[in-house]
Amino acid sequence: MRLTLLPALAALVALGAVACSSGDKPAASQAQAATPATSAATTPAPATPAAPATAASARAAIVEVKMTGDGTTKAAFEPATLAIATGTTVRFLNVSGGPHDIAFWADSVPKGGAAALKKGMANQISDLMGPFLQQPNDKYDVSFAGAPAGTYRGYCLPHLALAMKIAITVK
Ligand SMILES: [Cu+2]
Repeated sequence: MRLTLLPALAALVALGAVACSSGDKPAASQAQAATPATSAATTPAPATPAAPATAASARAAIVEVKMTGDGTTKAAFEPATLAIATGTTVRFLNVSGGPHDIAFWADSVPKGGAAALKKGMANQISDLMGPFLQQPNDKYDVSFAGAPAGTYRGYCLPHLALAMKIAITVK
């Protein structure tokens, strides 16, 4: 009986605390005296995670591509082909067999694509070539913000001989 009343009491206390936040002492002391004060304090908490979630969904989507290899005979992007919406960020993750990098053939991307990638790739070591990811779990983001539709062909420089290539189609 008492337990079922507590949430309602907590809500009332919370309402009272909000309404009387400008220094109504009885409401404050009542909130402190009642044990539900802690649950009243945590009740608004679910609203707080909801805000970042909304912000996250408003942000560009992130798609992960794994960079794998055995260091000698095999190296690959996984997946090696993917389709994304413009504005998507592709996160390249060094899983094994590094160092890896992601570079795009400037003549393989749609018109306007190279300009978009130059903005979307930080710390390029040369045009449209990202830095080397030396350690496992190193990652590198390529933003396709403003990237025109079409297929973007890329490769990993250290493993080009092992045909470590990728084709990303922006829809
Ligand atoms: Cu590689």
